[in-house]
Amino acid sequence: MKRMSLRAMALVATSASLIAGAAMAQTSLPLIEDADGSGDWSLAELQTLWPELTQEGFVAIDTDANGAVSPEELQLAVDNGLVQLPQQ
Ligand SMILES: [Ca+2]
Ligand SMILES: [Ca+2]
Repeated sequence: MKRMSLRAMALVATSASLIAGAAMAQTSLPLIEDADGSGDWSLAELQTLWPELTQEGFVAIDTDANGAVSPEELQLAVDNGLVQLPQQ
C-alpha cells in the first residue's frame, strides 16, 4: 500500500511539471526527430516535418547562424509565425 501511494505521488508531480512546462511556452513544439542526436536540427531534419522549408527559411530560423536550429530558435520561429505548425 505504501509503495502504491508513493508511486501515485510521483505521477502527480510529473503531470504538474509537464503542465507548467506547457504553460511557459506559447505554442508547444511538434516532435521532430533529431536523426543525428546533435540536440538541434539541421535543414534536412526540419524538412522531415516541413518538406517545403528552403535554405533561406532555415537561415531565418537559425538566429545565431551556427548552421543548426535549437529548440529555443524553433520556439521563437513558431511564436513569431515564421513557421506554421502542421495540424495535429
Ligand atoms: Ca540534429
Ligand atoms: Ca542556431
